[in-house]
Amino acid sequence: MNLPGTFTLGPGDGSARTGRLTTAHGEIETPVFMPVGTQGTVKSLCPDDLRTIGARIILGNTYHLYLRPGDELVAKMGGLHRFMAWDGPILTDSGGFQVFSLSGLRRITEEGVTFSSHIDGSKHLFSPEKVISIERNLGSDIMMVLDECVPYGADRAYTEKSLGLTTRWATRCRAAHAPLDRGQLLFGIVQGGFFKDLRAESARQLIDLAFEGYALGGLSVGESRAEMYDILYDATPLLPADKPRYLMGVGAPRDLLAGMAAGIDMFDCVLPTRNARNGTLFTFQGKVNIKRAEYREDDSPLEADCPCYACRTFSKAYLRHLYVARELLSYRLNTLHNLTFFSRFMAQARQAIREGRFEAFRTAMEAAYPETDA
Ligand code: PRF
Ligand code: ZN
Repeated sequence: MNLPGTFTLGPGDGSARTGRLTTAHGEIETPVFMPVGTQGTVKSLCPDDLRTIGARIILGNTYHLYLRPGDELVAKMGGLHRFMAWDGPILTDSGGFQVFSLSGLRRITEEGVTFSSHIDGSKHLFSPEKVISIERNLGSDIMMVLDECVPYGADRAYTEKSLGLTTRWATRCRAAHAPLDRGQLLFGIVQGGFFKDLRAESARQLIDLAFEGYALGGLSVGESRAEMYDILYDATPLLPADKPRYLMGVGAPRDLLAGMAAGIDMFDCVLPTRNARNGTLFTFQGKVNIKRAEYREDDSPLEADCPCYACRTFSKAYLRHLYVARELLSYRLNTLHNLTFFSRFMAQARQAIREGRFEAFRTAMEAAYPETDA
């Protein structure tokens, strides 16, 4: 097998690419969608389920696992893979986003970010060195650097200053974790808000640090689709073509298509899992709101050709009943289905890219996921 960090490009179509990334826990075909397992579990599923539905890599959160149960406890239990019994690749986000979106009072200094826990209000400091130490304790295959996700609407002066800090933090993360140390890859995160020249500056500074992959952060933070795509199409080509490119926190099927068209290789989002628990189900015909009265007596499966357990076994009428009755099984079946859809959707996209018909695939899928209901 190739060494961790090896990224081999396969056939492409325009700017869209296919590839294969090697990690210490196996290879990933790209473009890939990573289900979110914030607290050491993809909510309601077992690792066996993840395998069955075609998930090849999952995401864990430094912020959550550090606060509870604690990264040192996870290390004592043999690392996150052993602790949660998932032996496939795991990417860990650095907390650079979660601290800003979840924790209470926070203060950013050169040293790092001080924050209070959303669980018990206790005070903590995430420095670049601390975050690397946590991600190493977890045994992450792909570690993300500590960054500041600039809030939407931040002005140029704020964004420029933040960008400098994000680069200095990335430099310290790189120093704390030498390249390919222990087979754990380290990815840089491009910030720069909605200023194209600042995005370019951020990308240049990070490329100098020679990360094993590069992410676009600070998108999907409240901006319009047009604004996000503007930065996405402008900034993605600035990332090294021979390294994996990751669009953080995205997204909806329509945005995955835009990302792939721009040349992105990796995505993560809570959308399929969170929406499953809200009764919003994804199909190749578009979104289905399972609580609607029209499904009350509908004996047909949610999606006839879907291989997931929910579609093979149950009717829409039953899925609706479970949802309306707030039964625990509703969460599980809906999550199984939505992640199966995302997995099939990405497999079809990869096939379309390999066969040079990605634009036709994109157009067809955009019809099922119109701008107004992406
Ligand atoms: N930084 C980090 N994680 C993230 C983001 C970011 O900017 C985003 C942006 N929406 C999602 N997750 N570290
Ligand atoms: Zn299904």
